[in-house]
Amino acid sequence: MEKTLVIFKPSAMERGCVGQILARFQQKGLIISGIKMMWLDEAILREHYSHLVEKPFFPHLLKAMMASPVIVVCLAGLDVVNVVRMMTGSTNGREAQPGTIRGDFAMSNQENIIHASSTAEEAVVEIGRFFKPEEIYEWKPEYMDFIYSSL
Ligand code: IDP
Repeated sequence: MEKTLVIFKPSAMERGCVGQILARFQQKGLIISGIKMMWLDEAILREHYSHLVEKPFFPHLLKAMMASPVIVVCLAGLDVVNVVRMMTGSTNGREAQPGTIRGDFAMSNQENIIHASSTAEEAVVEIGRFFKPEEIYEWKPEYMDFIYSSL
């Protein structure tokens, strides 16, 4: 099954809403394939946000992403990359639709609670960036066949 990467950013850690958001993903029918806590450093962030290093806000983004440890999660499911992006909402919390994670928890462009991979190709690279192969578990709960029945 397809996999994606979610990072609970320092804004989620500070606000204590990790559990609520993880519950949304589980309630939707996505599987946790990997989960761990880590403190990001500048090297990994420069790689992860390489498309943004020239932006004027990049130093602020670096500082914000290193303000506390984060929780990285690998989620699995059918079309999971797209499903999680839809659940995440637009980058700017003020423009994100109500009902999305950013729409419900964020009021900022920078402090927007979670990162979610944009494409399936990007997800493969990002999972490899944050997890060792042995930290990803290939499994599915018994109820999955029911949740995904008839696709
Ligand atoms: P995404 O997280 O929705 O995929 P990206 O454009 O890849 O959006 O930006 C990565 C992260 O950089 C955002 O989630 C946000 O934290 C931060 N960011 C993006 N644009 C801005 C901005 O204009 N000001 C401050 N932070 C920004």
